[in-house]
Amino acid sequence: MFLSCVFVSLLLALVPQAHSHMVMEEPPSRNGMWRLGFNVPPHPQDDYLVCTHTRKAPCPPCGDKPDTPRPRPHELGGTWGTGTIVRTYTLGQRIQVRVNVTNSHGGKLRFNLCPHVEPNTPVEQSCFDKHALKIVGQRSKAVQLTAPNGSSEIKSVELRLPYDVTCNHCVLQMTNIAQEFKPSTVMFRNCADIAIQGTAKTSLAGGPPLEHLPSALDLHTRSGFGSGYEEQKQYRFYN
Ligand SMILES: [Cu+2]
Repeated sequence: MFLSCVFVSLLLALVPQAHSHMVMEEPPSRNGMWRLGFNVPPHPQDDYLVCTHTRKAPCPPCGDKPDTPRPRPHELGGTWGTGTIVRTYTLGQRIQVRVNVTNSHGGKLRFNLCPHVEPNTPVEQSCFDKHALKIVGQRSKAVQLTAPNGSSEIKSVELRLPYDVTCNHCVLQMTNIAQEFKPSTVMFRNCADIAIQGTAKTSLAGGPPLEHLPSALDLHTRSGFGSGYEEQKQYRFYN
């Protein structure tokens, strides 16, 4: 099935509705941000960042193929790895994330965060692995895709940012391991460049967790607290 997918996508590479899989739209991923008017090159297959993971050739963190020489297209320094910060959040905030699954192969979505310290160096998976993000209202850190294989769905989830991470430049990573191709590990990955601000109120220096702060704070961080519905309309670019 996977091979046929690759074959079909080669055949359809020049057709607008190419065989496709998923793109993180909110926050805008490196591959998808061009559709929102960010100054990056158009991406011909922005919902087909697929990789087959093996122990010998692990998948790179941002959706490139293992054998792609650096700078890889979706890593910092690569074609779409411009480092442009697409969203600025607040420490511990609940953030709305939306993934447009254009052709599901099942499995779960996971989200990881890496605080970036060296601006022009790609981040490593080991950094992402240290910060698996919690999904609000769920015990698990993974959310299941529910659309039948081969069909589409918009997956909206609310993530909780860590209470101990601020950064001028963090990378948010989405990973989906396709259920349909197991035991092979076929994964879809996207990265987005974000910033996370701390404030005096949200500092961890003896302060309470964000949830216990006065509601005035909610007003300042509103984008992450609402139903996400308004944002969905505002930023949705696949129909
Ligand atoms: Cu496929």
